Amino acid sequence: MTAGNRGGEPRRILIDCDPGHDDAIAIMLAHGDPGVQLVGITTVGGNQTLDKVTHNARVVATVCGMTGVPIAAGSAVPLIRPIRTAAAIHGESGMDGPVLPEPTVPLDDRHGVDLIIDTVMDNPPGSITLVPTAPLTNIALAVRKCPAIVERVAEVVLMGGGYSKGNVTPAAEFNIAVDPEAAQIVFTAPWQVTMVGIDLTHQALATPAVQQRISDIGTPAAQFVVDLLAAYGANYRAEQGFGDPPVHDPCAVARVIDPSVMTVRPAHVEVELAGRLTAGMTVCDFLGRDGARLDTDVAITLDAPAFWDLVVDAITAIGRP
Ligand SMILES: [Ca+2]
Repeated sequence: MTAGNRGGEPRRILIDCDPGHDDAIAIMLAHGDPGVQLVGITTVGGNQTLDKVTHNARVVATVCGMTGVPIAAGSAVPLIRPIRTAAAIHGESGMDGPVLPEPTVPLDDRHGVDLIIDTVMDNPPGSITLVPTAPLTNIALAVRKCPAIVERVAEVVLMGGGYSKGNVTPAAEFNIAVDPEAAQIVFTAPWQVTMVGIDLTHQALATPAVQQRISDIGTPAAQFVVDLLAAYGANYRAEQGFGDPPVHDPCAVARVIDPSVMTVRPAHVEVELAGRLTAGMTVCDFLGRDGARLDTDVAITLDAPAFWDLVVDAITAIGRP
């Protein structure tokens, strides 16, 4: 199955996330864009602890006026390693900046891993795309608990990794570094994976012009994003020396909405689990050495103007009758 369905039936996606400023914008893009239908949100310990990111997911759903989309809390900690969070970027709450309203959207009583499995197994084969934007603990556990999901999902379009660099270490990107063992399960399962890594997402910079466009929308949802980007941008400037912050997670959603928003190259991807300096590195073999199958599409170049058009249009649509 190929990605994207602009103008056809919306693609049904489940977002597995750790909101997280950029996760919030990913959820808003999925909610506001007619090219995808958000059918579930699951949360995992990552940017902040599980209780905080789950609360934040419900906050974002409330800001969106979302109804009928189940939200379930998943794994609190990685498979093997102790959890590490990203409070320096995302703050104590995990979503510092805007005033966070008290969520009115309820929490599903299933475990997040079971919501993933139920969503895939209760829908027709090939109809659900998984969009993980967080450590891959829940997805890996779902594969282990119900291996039948692997051939039943349309594809996995994940934000994580990188082929040329890391961010939390010189070699490893945060989502993969937090739970490399889970990531290795996801990359080596026999399903179609697209890796939207930081080589790509560092091209999705929320410039002052972008932030002005969002501000000009003038709705409460837009103001929420403006406030998110102000805090996130300040932290990225202080912590990593970025002039404008890279907005990682919505890039994966955008890939499902419109595949032409980015170029990809096929590669064989595995995760370094033992390296002293490189644990969590996504090692991308574009040449298929020793017969390795080029079974992962690795994101290379973003059409940034087209990407921001999608984001601005989606935020504009939120709150409209
Ligand atoms: Ca995230």
